[in-house]
Amino acid sequence: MILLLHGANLNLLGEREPRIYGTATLADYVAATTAAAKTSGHTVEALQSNHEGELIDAIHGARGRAAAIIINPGAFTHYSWAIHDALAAFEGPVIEVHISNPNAREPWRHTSVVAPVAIGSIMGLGMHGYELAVAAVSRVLAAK
Ligand code: CA2
Repeated sequence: MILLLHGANLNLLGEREPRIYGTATLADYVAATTAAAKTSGHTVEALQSNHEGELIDAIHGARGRAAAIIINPGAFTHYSWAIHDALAAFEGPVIEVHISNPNAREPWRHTSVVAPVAIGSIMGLGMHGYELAVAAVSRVLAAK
């Protein structure tokens, strides 16, 4: 099972800011990720939360249960050392995904505190980024 986590405000996808985030909803992202995972024999469990602690609890709960974590932490990306530490305690591969390219936006988005505990970061590719994350995770897990 791959745990797919979304952080703050990503429940609003498809409802506002289509110029930056497009028109796909969070449900569309989860469906595309689930479909991509299915083709490589994986299932997906998805959670979105606007609460840092709930994401941390989900990461703790993934230990010994999930093979990998794909996470778009939203703005938590830029300052949540608590999510960083929780991910560091997870034994499997972690991939960080962003719909937009934070490096092409405001300077405060240029730092990711999650990136150091991810095997890779994919950004700016919208929905395709999630499919690439699944492909990467599948390859890493198959090589284990
Ligand atoms: O590009 C991404 O995926 C982000 O993680 C999205 C976060 C942002 O803080 C990161 O810097 C980059 C923000 C998500 C807010 O999503 C909204 C979607 C629709 C309407 C309003 C907010």
